Amino acid sequence: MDDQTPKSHDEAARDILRGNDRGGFTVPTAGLYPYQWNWDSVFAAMGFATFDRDRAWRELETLFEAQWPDGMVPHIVFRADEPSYFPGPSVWQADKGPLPSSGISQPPVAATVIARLAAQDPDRAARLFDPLDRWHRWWHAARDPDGTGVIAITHPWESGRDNLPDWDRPGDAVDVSGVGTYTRRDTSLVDTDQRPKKKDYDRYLALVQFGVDRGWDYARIAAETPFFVADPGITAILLRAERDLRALAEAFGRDPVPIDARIARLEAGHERLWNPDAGAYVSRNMRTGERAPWATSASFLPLFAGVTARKAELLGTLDRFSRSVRYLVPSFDPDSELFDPLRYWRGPAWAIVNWMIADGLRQCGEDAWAARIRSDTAKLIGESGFAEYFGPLGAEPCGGGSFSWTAAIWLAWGLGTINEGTV
Ligand code: 9WN
Repeated sequence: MDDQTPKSHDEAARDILRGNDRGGFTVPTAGLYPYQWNWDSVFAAMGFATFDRDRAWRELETLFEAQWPDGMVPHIVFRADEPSYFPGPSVWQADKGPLPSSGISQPPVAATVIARLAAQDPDRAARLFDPLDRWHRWWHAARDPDGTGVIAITHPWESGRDNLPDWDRPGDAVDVSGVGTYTRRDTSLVDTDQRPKKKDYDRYLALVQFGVDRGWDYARIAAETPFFVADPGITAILLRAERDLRALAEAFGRDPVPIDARIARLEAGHERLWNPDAGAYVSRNMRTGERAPWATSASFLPLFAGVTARKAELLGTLDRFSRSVRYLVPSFDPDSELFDPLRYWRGPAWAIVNWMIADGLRQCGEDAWAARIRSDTAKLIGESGFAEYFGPLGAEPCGGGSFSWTAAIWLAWGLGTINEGTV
C-alpha cells in the first residue's frame, strides 16, 4: 500500500492497537490514560485476537500479573509513574499487590473474553483459570459480604461507568472536607464539558483517601464506607463471567459446583435491582435501600448475563430510548432531565457497552435489535473515528482519540464487513 492509499478502518484499528502497545500491555489512549486499565485491556485482547493471538494472551497475562493476594485485580496497573494522569500511584498508596496499582477493581469481563479464545489456546486459558476463579470469589466476598446476590461498588470508578447520575445521591454521603487542593490532568487534555465536574472529582479523591486510611482492607471498606452501591452493570457482567468460567471448568475438568452456587445467588439477586417504574434494572444504594429511578445502558446487561425474565419490559425501554436518540445505546435515559448527550456516562454511547448489550439481545433471540445496535456502532465509528465515546444524537467523537477499546470492538465485531468506509 503506498502512502496515498487511504487506510481501511480495519487497518486503522490494528494500527491503533499496535500504537497503544507499551510492550505486553496496551494503554487505552496515549496521554489521557497512560497506564494499563483492567477492562480496557481485556477488550484490547479481544481486538488483538483477530490478528495476533499471542499478543492477545500477553495482554491478559500482564493484567493478572497485578492480581493482589486477596484475589482483587486492580482497575489500573501503574507500570511507570506518568505525570499526565492524576491520581497516580503516590495518591492511591495501594501496595498490597505485586505491582503498583489502584486499590479498586473494574467490571470483570476477562472470563468472557478468555472463554472466547480458549478453544484455540487451551493451555494459556487453563493457566488463567485459578486467577479468574480467585478474582470472582473476591467480588462476592468483598462487594457482597452479606450474600445478597447483588454486587456493590465502593467507588464510581469501580463501575467503569464513572460519572453516571446513579452515583450522585449516594455520593452526597461522602465527606470531601479533607480533599484539599489538587491539579487535574484530564481537563487539560479533553474538553471540560465532556468530563466529570469538580464536585464529582472531590468525591473520587475522598473515596481513594478512605481506602488508603483503611489500608485497602476490603472487609473494613465494605463495613465502613458511606458509598456502597449495588450496580446492575457489575452484577450482570459478573454473572455472565461466572457462566463463562463454568464452561472453562467443564473444559478443564475442574469442579463447577462452587461456581454453580455463585451463579444461583447472582441470578436470584437480579430481582432486587428491578425497578418496575423505570422498566429497568437499576442501581441500589445498599446503605439506604434507595433504588435509582431511571434506566441506563447497564439496565440491559442482564440479557448479556442470560437473565431474560424481564425481556419484554427491557425491550420496551430500549424502544423508548431508540425514539429519543439517533444512535443506540445512550449510557443514560435520554428522556430524563439529567440526560447530557456529550458528558461522560451521562448520555453518550460506548462501543464496548453496545457490544455486550447486542450480544445479550442475540443470545435471547432478538436478532433485529442486536443488528440495529451493531449497525449504529459501525456508523458512529465510521462517521467519527475511533473515539473514546460518541454523542448519541449527532455521532460527535468525544473524550480521547485513537482509543484501544473502540478499535478492538471494530475488529472483534467485524464492523468492517458492514461499513467499508476509509479513513
Ligand atoms: C478512571 C480508561 C478508563 C475506563 C473507564 C472510564 C475512564 C478513568 C477516568 O477511563 O475512567 O478509571 O479517569 O475517567 O470511565 O471505564 O476504563 O479508558
